[in-house]
Amino acid sequence: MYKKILVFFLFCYFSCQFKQENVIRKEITDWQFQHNGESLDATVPGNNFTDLLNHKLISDPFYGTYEDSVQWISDRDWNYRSRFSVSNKTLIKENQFLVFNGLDTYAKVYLNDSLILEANNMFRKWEIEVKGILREENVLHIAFASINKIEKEKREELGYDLSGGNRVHSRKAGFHYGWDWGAKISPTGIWRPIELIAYSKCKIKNVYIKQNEITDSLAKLSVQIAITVNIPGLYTISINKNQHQRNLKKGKQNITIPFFIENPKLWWPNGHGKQHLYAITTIIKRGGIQLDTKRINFGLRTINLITEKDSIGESFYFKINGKPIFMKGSNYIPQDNLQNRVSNSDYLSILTDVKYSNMNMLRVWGGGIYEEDIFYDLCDSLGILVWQDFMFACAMYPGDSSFLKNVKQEAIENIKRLNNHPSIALWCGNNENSEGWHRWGWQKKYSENQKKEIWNGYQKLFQKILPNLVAANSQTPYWESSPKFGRGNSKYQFEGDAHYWGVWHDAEPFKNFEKKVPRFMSEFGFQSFPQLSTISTFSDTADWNINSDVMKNHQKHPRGNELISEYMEREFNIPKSFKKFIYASQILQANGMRIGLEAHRRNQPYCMGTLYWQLNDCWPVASWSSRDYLGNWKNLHYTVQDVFSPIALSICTDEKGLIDIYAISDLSTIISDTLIIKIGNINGSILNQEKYVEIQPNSSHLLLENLNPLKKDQFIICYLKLNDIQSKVLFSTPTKNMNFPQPNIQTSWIRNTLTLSTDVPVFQLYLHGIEGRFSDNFFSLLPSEEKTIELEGGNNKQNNLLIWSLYNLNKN
Ligand code: BMA
Repeated sequence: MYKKILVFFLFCYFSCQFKQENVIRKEITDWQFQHNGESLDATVPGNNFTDLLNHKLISDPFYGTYEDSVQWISDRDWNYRSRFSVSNKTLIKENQFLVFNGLDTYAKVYLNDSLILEANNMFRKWEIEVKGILREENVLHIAFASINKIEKEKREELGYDLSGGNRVHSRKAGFHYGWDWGAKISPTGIWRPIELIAYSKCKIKNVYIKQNEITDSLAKLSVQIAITVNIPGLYTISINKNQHQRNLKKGKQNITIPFFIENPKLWWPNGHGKQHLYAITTIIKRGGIQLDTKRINFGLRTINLITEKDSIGESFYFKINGKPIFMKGSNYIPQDNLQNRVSNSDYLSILTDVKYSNMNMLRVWGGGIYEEDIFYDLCDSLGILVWQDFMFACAMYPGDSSFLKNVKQEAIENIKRLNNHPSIALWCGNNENSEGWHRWGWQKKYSENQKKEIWNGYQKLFQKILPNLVAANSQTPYWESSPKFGRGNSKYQFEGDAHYWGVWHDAEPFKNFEKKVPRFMSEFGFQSFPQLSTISTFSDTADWNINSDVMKNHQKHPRGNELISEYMEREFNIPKSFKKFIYASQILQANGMRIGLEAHRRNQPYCMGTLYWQLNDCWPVASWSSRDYLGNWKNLHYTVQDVFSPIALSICTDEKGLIDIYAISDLSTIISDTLIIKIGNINGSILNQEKYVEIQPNSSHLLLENLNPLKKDQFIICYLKLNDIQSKVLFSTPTKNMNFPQPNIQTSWIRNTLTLSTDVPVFQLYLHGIEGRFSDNFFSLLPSEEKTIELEGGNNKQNNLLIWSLYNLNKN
C-alpha cells in the first residue's frame, strides 16, 4: 500500500518543480573523499560514516558493541572533492551561485582553490556567489574539521564548561553526541544536496502566503514574494491566473500581492475534517518571456495557542479554525543517526503509521534536526500538526554575538522554509533548558558572573531573538521552552505544558499518571525492548541476556534495565527467558502508558493534549519508543491506536477498587450506542450487562460509576456495540497473581487473513514468529468471540506462527 501512495505522492511532488529557461540548476553529485591518503568514491548527500561503511572500512556501528570502535572518526578532519563541468550557457549568466543545503558542520569550502565559504552550522543553507571563480572545469573541495578539536578550542576560549558539554558550541544535532536512547555516532559531511544555480534577469527567492482573514465566504490572503532583479523595469507577475504588472528595481526586494479565495475550504487536523490543500503558482515574466516560477502548497487554517489565566492556573491548548482541539500524539526524533539512510518511503511509512494510530500532533524534539521538506509535506497531507522545537536541548548555550548571529540566521531560514505548511502549529524555543537551569542544579558550579552571563544569553535567544523572528516571519505561535515547568515545580500540574517523569525516572507507580494530570502533557514515557527481529540485527543469540555487553550497549539509560525490572516485578514474575522478558517489557510499557494516555484524554478540557515520549528510534535500542527502529509496532503502538481512536472507552478504579467507565469522543455529533460490560472469571464464565448510552461530542464523559470491585481471578472489559470499540481489560490483582488457565487457541488462515478463537479467555495474545505486520496484536480474546486479523507483508511461512498470552508469561 505504501508503495502506491509513495509513487503518487512523488509524482505530484516532483511535477511541481518546473524547468526554467532563465534559471539553470545543476546538482553536484560526483564526489570523492580522502581516507588514509587514498581518494575513494563518496555518496552525496551523505557523510563519512556511510562512506566508510560502503567501502567496508568500518564495521556497522549499530552492531554489537562496535559503536566504541568508530569514535576515532570524530577526531579526524575529512576532505571531500568533486570535479564538475559547467556549460557555457551557465557561465554567461549574470548570477552564479553554489547553494549548500546542509554541511555538517565545520567546513572550509574552496572552489578552484579560492576559499568561498567557512560554514559552521549544519542547520543552515549557504548561498555563495561564484561568478568569476566558476569555470568550465571545476574542483570543489570541502575540508571538514574535526568536531572534537573545534569544540575543545571553543570551550577553552569561553573558559568554563556549559551544562550539556562541549556539544553546545556546535550547531549540530544534539543526538549525534549520544542520548539516553541514542548511540554516540557523530557524522560529518555533505548531508543535504549542493546545487549550482545560475540566472540572469531575475529570480524568485521565496513566496509566503499570509492569511489575513478567513470567513466562510472569502479567504483574504497576501502573497509575499522575495525576488532578486538584475534589470530594472516592468515585469508581469502572475499568481495562478491573475496577472499583475509591477515596476521592479534592481536588487533584492519584497512585493506583496493580494489574493482571494471564494468559499474557502479549510484544512483540519486528522480526525477533525479534511486536509484541504491549495496551490499557488507564482510566475514572473518580462516581455512575454517566463523567467522564473515557484509553486507553493498551503492550507487555510488559523491556529492559536491559548494560554489564559484561570481559577486553577493557566490554560494551554490549541484552537484550530476557532475550535479547541485535544492533541493526541508523540515526540518524534530523527529516524537514523545517518540521515542519508532515511528514504522517502521511510517518511511515508512512519507518518502513515502516525495517522492510522489516530494521532493529530507530533513534536519534533529539539535535540534532532529541522526535518526534511517531505516530512512537513506529508504532515500537511495527513493532517498531523507539528510542534516544532528549535534545535536546542537539555543544555545551556553560548550567548556571544557570533553564536547568536549564527543561530539567528538558522532560525530565519528554517521559519521561512516551513511557514507555508498548515501542519506547523508551534515554534518552541528549546527542550528542557529552562527547566534544567532552574531545577536540575546546573547553576551550582558557576560564579555569580558566569550565572549572569549564561542566563543573559538564554534570555536574549529564547525571550527576544527567536520570538521576534517567529512573529516577523510567520503566523505561528511561539513557546519559550518545553516544559514550562517540570516535576521539580508543583506548578507543572496547573499551568503550561509539562514533562512528567515521576513515572520512570523517580520509579513512581503508573497510577500516579492519574493523579498528576497537567494542562498539556508534552512528554512522559516508559521504556521497553524492541521486537526480537530488530534485536537480531545487532546481536547473536549468545548475547540474548539483558546483562550481556551487547544488550547493555543497546540500552543507553544508566538505570534503564534496572527500572524496567523494578516495575516488572510489581506486575509479573520476571521471566527467566529472554524472549519472554522482551514480551513482558512491552506489555508493561503499553499498560503503564495506557493509564497516562487515558487519564489525559479523560481529563479534558482541563488537560488538552498528550504527547508521549517517544514515537520512534534512531537505531535499534531499548527505549521509550512505540515503534522500533525497523518500524515494528511495539505493544504500545497498538495500544495508542486504541486509546486515541475518535471514540474510546476508559475504565479506571479508585483506591477502594470501585470502577468508573468513561467514554471519550473527538466527534462533533452525539453518538448513541449500547455499552456492553463483561465481568468474567479467567476460567471462562462471563456475565454480560448492557446499557443504552449517549456519548457527548468533543468531550470526556462518565457513563457508569462506582461499580463493585472485582473479585479474585475476575476481569472486566467493556464494548460499544455499534461502534465496535473495546476498552482495556482490568484484572482484580496484578497479573502475577492471576491463575490463567491454558488456552486452546484455534487458528485458520485464508491467504493473509487469520481467524482465531479460544476455549478460555486469553489476554495480551501475541502473534509472532513470522514476518509482516498484523492488523492487530496484543489483544484479548474471549471464548464467545472470533477475531480476524490481516497480515501485511508476510512471507507465507504461516506455519511458523507462534501465539503467546499472559498464560505463557505466568508459566514462565
Ligand atoms: C526527555 C527528553 C529527552 C530524554 C527523555 C528520556 O525529557 O527531552 O531528553 O531522552 O526525557 O529521558
